[in-house]
Amino acid sequence: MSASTLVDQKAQPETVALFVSDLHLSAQMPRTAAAFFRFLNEEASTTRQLYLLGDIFEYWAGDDDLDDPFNRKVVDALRALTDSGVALYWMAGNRDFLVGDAFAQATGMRLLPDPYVADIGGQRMLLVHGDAQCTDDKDYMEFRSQVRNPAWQSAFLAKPLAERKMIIQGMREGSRDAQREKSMAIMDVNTTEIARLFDAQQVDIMIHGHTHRPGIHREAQRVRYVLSDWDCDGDVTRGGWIAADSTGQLHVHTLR
Ligand SMILES: [Mn+2]
Repeated sequence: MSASTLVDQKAQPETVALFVSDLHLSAQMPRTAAAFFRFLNEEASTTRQLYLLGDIFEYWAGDDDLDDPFNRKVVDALRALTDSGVALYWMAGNRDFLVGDAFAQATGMRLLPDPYVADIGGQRMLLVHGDAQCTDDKDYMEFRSQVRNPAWQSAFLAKPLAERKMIIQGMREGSRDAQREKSMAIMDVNTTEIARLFDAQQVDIMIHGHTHRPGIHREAQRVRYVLSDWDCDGDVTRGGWIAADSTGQLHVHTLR
């Protein structure tokens, strides 16, 4: 065996965790859903941990919608993954924060708080969805504190499923109109808020999604990775994931 072969083997540490967010899965985006199922089969199945970091679904009306055929397909695919021994973690996004214990039980996943610090490959990694850091968008922050309130959630979940879906549909149309009017800057995370979060959690690595602005932002020793949203149903394919190896290094993968 040559020396270069030894070097090559050493250069390939095992992938131990994958991170993904903002798939916005719905029955209306069949190619995006197919790409996610392929990702679960081909990528996630070969790793130890998969972190779903929010807005995996375009919306979630409540765990009593688990019997919807599309939702059932997603749940079954996640269940197959956890049954195969991959640990699955879920962080709520701004669209699927009503996912609850019944969903967690059906899939075998663990619900994480936002923010959450994971220890992977000897590195502390701060995970957030990203919407709570978009503090320049005052209207959204107000809306967020309302819908994340447990009292609001139990009142909402007490309504019939069909009524909840109609309300959500109305909110989605309203939010599309609002987004058109808002400047691009207030739709991104606030950098002071990001710095405050790095300080508070005493970490140098952060991973989030939500903004649909994939990238890597370095400042001094700190690195912030922004996950891509997924869209395989439009003209241009968008999507990808981040992989962590056993040494705590992160690698960005773009969907082809
Ligand atoms: Mn989001």
